[in-house]
Amino acid sequence: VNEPIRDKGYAGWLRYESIEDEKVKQIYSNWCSMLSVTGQSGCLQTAKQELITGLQAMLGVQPSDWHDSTSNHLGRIVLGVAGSSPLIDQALAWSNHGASDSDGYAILSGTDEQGRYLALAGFTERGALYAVFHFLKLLQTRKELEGLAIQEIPRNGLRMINQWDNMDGSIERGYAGKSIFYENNRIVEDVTRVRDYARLLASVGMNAISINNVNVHQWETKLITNQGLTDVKRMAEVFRGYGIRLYLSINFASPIEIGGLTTADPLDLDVAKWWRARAEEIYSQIPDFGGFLVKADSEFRPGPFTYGRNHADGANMLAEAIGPYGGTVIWRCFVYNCLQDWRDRSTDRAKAAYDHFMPLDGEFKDNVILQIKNGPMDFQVREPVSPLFGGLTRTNQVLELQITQEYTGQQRHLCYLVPQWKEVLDYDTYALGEGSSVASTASGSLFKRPLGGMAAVSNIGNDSNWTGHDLAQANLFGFGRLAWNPSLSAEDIAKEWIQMTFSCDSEVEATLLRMLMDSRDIYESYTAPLGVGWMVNPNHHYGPNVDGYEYAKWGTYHFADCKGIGVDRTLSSGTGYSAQYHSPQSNVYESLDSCPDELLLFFHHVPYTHRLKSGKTVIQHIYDAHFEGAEQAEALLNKWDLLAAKIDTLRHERVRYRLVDQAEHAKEWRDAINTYFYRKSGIKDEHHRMIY
Ligand code: GCW
Repeated sequence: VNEPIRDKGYAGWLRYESIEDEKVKQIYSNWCSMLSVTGQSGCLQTAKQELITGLQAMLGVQPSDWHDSTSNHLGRIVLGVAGSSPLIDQALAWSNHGASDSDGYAILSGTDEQGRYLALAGFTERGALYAVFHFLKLLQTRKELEGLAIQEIPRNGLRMINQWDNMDGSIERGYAGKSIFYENNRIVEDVTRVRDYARLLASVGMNAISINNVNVHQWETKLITNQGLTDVKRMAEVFRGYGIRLYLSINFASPIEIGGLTTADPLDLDVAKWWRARAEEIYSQIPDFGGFLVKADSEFRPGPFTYGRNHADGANMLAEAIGPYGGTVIWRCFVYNCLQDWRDRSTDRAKAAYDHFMPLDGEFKDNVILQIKNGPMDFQVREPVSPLFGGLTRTNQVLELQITQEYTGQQRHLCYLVPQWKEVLDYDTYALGEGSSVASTASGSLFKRPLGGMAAVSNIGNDSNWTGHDLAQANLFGFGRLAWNPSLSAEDIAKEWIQMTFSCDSEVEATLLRMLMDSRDIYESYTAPLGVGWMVNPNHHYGPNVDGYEYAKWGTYHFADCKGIGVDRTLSSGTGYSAQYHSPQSNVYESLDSCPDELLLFFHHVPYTHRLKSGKTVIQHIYDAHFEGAEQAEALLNKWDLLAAKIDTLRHERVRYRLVDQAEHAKEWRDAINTYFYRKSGIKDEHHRMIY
């Protein structure tokens, strides 16, 4: 029954391995012998429990209760929220304003007349829970506890996970087993796994989750009926214990499908009334319900377009229904024509989101957030940043990332995505001149928006290690860390994760760090040259198929012929997409001279003989990248093998199995792509390597 527990992958980064070094253990124990917690409710109880569990596991002892009268010289931990004790308030004194309504916290250590103290202080209970997880991390990563003065405030208000789980137990784009939430069209009875997931999420600061797929089918539509809500309520309780608010994806046509109405027109009074009644019921059962996540008028989902209304009409109607209870509507911008005629060269899918939503800027209510995918297409390994970031100035927004590796190797290939996300967050939109990063538009700080943040599609399922590929856990961890603080570096996040998940051994750390840090470039080099994307098998999106989408309706083309390749998205001769950016970015992309190599084929159609900034021709770059990428994929396996003695057999073999698979599959990618372009162009490889 407890099979997953024996798997070291199950605990993720919350392994809390017993500390072997007696000296270190003693030093830590001296700080942690007593515990005082003021307050009983909610997350604070969770925080206390987590602290005790972690200390017991790492130090082998539980702290005893501390009272004022307790004799001194024993280190005490004081855990609490603002106002609960002088020490807690002292720890939080650094913040003057703005912090008290956030999930921030502080960790302060020192010595007073009663002995050593360690204050774990949250502005809120949620903050106190984060302080505990942070403190336990200090032990996991063997940090010094003397003189701590840690102060943390999250940069993003919303730090959200989107599950694409269906009630039949399947997961759209899931690569790690079945859903942990549903079975046979019911919410699961046993919530153990859901609770363990909530722990993982809270430990990296996540505070919101939507628990069903944005494609809301028949059964999921019923989650907001009275009967459905009794089960949803149980889920909400589990997450509440970890400071995570629960959201549901809703079906815009619900008034018809479950409400007995004949329309879902957002301006119809009966429709609005129906949603208000649903909201009242939802909040009577789940007072802290987060709100609705909505995919409307996208990939065959219903939406306001059916009634000649726009997205603001749709979102605002829902926002009015849940607004009085503090709810938020998160409305996705992934809207485009998925029935395009490939012969039509004037329609450009990349332009669609901006074209749909820019005219509505400023028209959404304050409790609506637009959720925007990082790029204008769809989670490719390389895309430019969506121009809606920096475009929208009077609308709340949230950046949507995809942790699940739909287009990045499906958790069979290693692809640490944090470097990609960092590029997005650091990207300068120039919306208010230089220094207008995506991180600042998404968080809401740049345009002083009331709401904002980051959301990502989860990569977990019921596999005993959650993510299939053990190393894919780094992406879930990394997303949480970045949502908390987008300024963290991809390296630092990786190091933390390695130490917590595997070991503090320097060889393990160095080797694994390189593997992770190189992995995205490696994956890109054998799958998607120069920003072109989409050369995958249709539907499941795994493996090479250069023309898989070339004559399809989805608007995803590379336009390769015997002379050249790429999509002309310039204003002067192409679709004009480049003009959706602010200057100077629009000019950078518009001109062949300044467009960065890695996005060249996204913005330009060029001959195979075009010379890149690297000095190579496009065709030679394609050959080189694919040969080298496949070699590097193989080298990942060799590196991993060097760690065999330092990693438990189960996890080592499980990863090894996937790396073998990746190395083989990389060769298939290499040959399919090289052969395709050799046949198209007739140009030979300068290095005379084998092209079939
Ligand atoms: O990337 C595409 C996926 C769909 C997904 C859609 C979306 C949930 O292929 O499976 O549907 O994006 O983001 O809505």
